[in-house]
Amino acid sequence: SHARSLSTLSTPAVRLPFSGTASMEEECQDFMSVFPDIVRDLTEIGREFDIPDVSQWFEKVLHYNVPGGKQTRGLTVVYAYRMLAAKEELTPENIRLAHIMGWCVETLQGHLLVLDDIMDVSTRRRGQTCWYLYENIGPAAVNDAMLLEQGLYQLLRRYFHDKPYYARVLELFHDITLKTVMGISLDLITMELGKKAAFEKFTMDRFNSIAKYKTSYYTFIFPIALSMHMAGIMGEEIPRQAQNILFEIGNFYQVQDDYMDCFGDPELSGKIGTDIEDGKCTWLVVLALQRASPEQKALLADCYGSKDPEKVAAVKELYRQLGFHSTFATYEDETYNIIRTHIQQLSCGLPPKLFLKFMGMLYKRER
Ligand code: DMA
Ligand code: MG
Ligand code: MG
Ligand code: MG
Repeated sequence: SHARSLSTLSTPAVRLPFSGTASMEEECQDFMSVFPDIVRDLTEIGREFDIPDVSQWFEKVLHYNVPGGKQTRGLTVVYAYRMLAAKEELTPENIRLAHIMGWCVETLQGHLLVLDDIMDVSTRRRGQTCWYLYENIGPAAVNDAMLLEQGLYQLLRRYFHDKPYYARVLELFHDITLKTVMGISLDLITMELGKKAAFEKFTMDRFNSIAKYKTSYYTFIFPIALSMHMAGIMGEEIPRQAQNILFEIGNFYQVQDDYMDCFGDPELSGKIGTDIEDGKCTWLVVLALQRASPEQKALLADCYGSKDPEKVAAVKELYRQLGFHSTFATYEDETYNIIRTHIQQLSCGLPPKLFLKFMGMLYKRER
């Protein structure tokens, strides 16, 4: 009786007591108001083990690394659940479960970011010092990332073990994490080539694969799939047509991320870029390699993947000479419109409104 099919999910399912009325701000506040409970739950788990020093430490790790972001992924679980669940299922208890699921996703994000900043040798994240550089934490940050990851599985067990979708949600967490980690491997393997100026593999195809695996799955596919499981929608596979749109959105998101890494305002983005220093296969460097003259290619070979600030500045100057400010602005407008068109053509039963919400959140974002 719980299972519903997507075909029954035409527009009326979207008009619900909670949806449409809650503003983005209210939704954010409601979501934030659950966070202290998450911290309490997780630190209680530590207390059971009778090692209060660890509980205290875990609390600090959680506060520093989980709530400070845009919370796009966690909030999406909640929005999507409101849109997809049957009206009678939208009880305060179930909405609370959607919030908790959202925090599980945000905790996975915290886990990934702690590790990402170590591997990318970054210094700033969400307007603060990266965790591994904070108070000389250093390599111990790896264990803190493990605390976050393992903690989220305790939360899942605590709140969802008796739900019919528990096993499938667990599998999904594992599948999505694996895909993300494989994407990070691809990002890192390709980076090694960039450091040696071996640019043969710096193609748009490679950029697209990196974006799909390291970003799209966990940022866009994951929250929608989770909310479908929770809403008991039959099949629970995101229809191919909708998946393709989510990959398009993920690619758009990573292009923006790469552009901001180089040209964003750290005051707004909360981070300081490292892609040029690291030698990453970014959207910018792929385009530059496509458009550069032999002399400009030689400059990239000399300067890309170097920590020397003058070389980094030379790469940025080359990007400017190649007109990348306007290339990006055009890309952002055109792609925004193309994706919106694709969303309006959706015929798989998932509400276009859900996908349009993403685009509204992402267009011209500065963080
Ligand atoms: C983002 O890669 C992907 C993951 C899995 C964190 P990134 O290094 O470009 O992210 P950021 O720009 O936020 O460091
Ligand atoms: Mg990275
Ligand atoms: Mg990074
Ligand atoms: Mg980046």
